[in-house]
Amino acid sequence: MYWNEKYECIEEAELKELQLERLKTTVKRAFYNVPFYRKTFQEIGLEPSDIKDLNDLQRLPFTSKKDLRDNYPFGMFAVPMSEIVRIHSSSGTTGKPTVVGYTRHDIEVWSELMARALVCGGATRHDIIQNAYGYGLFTGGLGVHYGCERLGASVIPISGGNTKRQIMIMKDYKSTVLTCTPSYALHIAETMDDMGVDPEELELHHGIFGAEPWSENMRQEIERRLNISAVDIYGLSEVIGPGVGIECQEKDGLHIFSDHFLIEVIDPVTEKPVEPGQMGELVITSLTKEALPIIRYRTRDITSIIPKKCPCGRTHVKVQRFTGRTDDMIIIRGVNVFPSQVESVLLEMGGVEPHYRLIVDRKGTLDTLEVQVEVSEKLFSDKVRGLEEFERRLAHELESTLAISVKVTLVEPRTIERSEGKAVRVIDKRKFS
Ligand code: DLL
Repeated sequence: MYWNEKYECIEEAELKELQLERLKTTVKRAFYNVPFYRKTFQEIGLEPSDIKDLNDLQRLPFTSKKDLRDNYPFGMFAVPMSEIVRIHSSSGTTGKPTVVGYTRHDIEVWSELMARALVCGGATRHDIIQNAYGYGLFTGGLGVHYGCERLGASVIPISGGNTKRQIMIMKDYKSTVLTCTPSYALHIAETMDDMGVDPEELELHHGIFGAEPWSENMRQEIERRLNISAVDIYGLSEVIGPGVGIECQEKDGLHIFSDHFLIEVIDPVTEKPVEPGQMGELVITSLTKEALPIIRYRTRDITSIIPKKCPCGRTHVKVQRFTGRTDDMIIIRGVNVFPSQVESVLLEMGGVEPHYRLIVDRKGTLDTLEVQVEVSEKLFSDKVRGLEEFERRLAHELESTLAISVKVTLVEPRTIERSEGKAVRVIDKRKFS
C-alpha cells in the first residue's frame, strides 16, 4: 500500500527530470539567499546556471556539520525569520548543537513524507500510534506526530520515558503501532516482562524504529519480544528529521524519498562516489526545502546503494541499513570496529541480553577493547565455571569477526544503563587520557 503512489512509484525518466528541476531551484535558492553557499560556490567559480544535468551535482561543494556550527544559530537559513515557523536542533553531544528551521511549506512537506513513511512501514489511518520518540528540540517526536495526523491515524503524543506508564497506556488505549528508538523498544519489552504483561494480550502489531543504528538480529529480538513486525526509519535534523528514508514491508534496505532528496555514497577519504553495492558515506542534497536548503551534506552515516528494483513497486533508490557513523567507528590497533558488528555477534550467540557496552582504553601503547554484556537470568544462575567458559566462547566469536583481541566481561542482568532515546554504546577512555 502506498500513501502517494504517483510519486512513490514514479517512472525513472520522469523522476530524473523532476530531480533536475528541483536541484536547479535549490542551488539558486542557496546561492542567492545564504552567504555561506555563495562564498563556497564563488571560491570554485561555480554559478547556479552551471547546473545543467544531474551529474553536475558532483561539481557542488560539500557541506559539513562544522559549516552549520560555524553559522550558528541561524546563519544557514535562506528565508527571513518571519518565514520560519519551527526551530529544531540536533542531539549532538559535543560542541554547539546544529540548529534547523522550517517554513510552513517545509512542515507540510515533512508531514507528507512522514505520512508516506508510516504507510510504507505498515501503518494506516485506522491505527492508534503510540509515539514514544522524544518531543522537544529533537525532531523525532514532532516529526512523527505531524505525519500521524496527516495520515489520519490517532496519535498518542506520549514522548519518551516513564516506561510503566507507556505500558499501561499501550494496554488501555489499545495502541497498535509503537514509534521510538530500537533501544527504547527493547527496554519497553523488558519492563513489560517485569510487569507480567504478555505482548499477546496487546493490540500492538507494528513498530517503526530508528534514530540510531541497530542490527538485523536486534530486529528479530524486538519482533519476538513485542510480538510485532518492525521496520527501520532513517533521518537527520540537518536534512529534515525522521522521514528521509524507511524500509518497506520487504525489510531489505531503506527507500530514500528520491523526489525530495538526492543521494550519493562516497568514499569518505577520496570523496569520490563508490560503486553501487559498495559501502561508503551517505551524502544528501535536499530538493524541496525552503528554510534550510542543504547541499551535498556529509552525513557521516555508512551504507551502500542497493542496485536492485524493489518488489514493493516503489521506484525510489534503496540503501542498506546503516552500520554506524564514520565517527562512531572505533579504530583499535588500526582495525575498524562498529558497535553494530559486536551487537550482531552477541545476539547470534544467544545466552546474553541485547544490553552491551564497548569500553576502549589504552594500556601503554596498546589499545584495548572490552565488551561488557549482560547475561540472561538463566545463564547467570548457572555455575561460575559455566560462565567463564561462555565468556571465552564469546571472546573467540568476537575475535574471529572483528580480527582483534577482545576481553569479554559478563555482567549481571539489569546493570547496564537503559536508554529512553538514543543508546550510548561506546566509552572511549583514550580520549580522556
Ligand atoms: O535521529 C531523526 C530521527 C528521528 C530519525 C526519529 C529516525 C527516527 P538527529 O538527532 O539529527 O535526527 O540524528 C541523526 O542519527 O545522522 C544517524 O547517525 C542516526 N540515525 C538516524 N536514523 C538512523 C537509523 C534523528 N535508522 C543521526 N539507523 C543520523 C542508523 C540512524 N542511524
